[in-house]
Amino acid sequence: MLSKRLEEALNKQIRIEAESSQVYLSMASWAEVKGLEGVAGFMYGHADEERMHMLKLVKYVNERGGHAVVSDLKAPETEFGTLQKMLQKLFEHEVFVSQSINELVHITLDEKDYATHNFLQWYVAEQLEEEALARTVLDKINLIGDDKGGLYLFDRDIQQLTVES
Ligand code: OFO
Repeated sequence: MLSKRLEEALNKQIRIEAESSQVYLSMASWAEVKGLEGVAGFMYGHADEERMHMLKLVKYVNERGGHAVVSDLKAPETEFGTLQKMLQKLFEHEVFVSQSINELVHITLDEKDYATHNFLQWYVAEQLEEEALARTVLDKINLIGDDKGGLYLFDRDIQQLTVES
């Protein structure tokens, strides 16, 4: 049985994962409109992954005798300026999610809930990968800068970069 404190913290994470999915969906749509099909595909895929992260938490909370709450979500931004700025935001968002997972892990130790601690290790590993991937694409785009040819190749190749999950 989950403690109330942990149930609330997990529900907060459910919201964060759902909002992440919306943020990435919005980035995908923005990129698609800009003609960046590869980036759009990459971000649509990422949005799906975040939804899967959310669902995994929903099922876990209910399985452990809690109630996973589906709440309203903050609307994401719809304009991102440049691809560089968008990828900077993606990276910062992943860092934020990692911090949130870390806090959650900390609470499991405080509450001596080792099953949830164990369950969350998947998220810890996933965030390591996602942060690394976001850093890689950000480094690449910063290197490319305004070079149109470089951007063309970046957009063509980005879809091959995914996180295993
Ligand atoms: Fe990349 O946020 Fe989920 O875990």
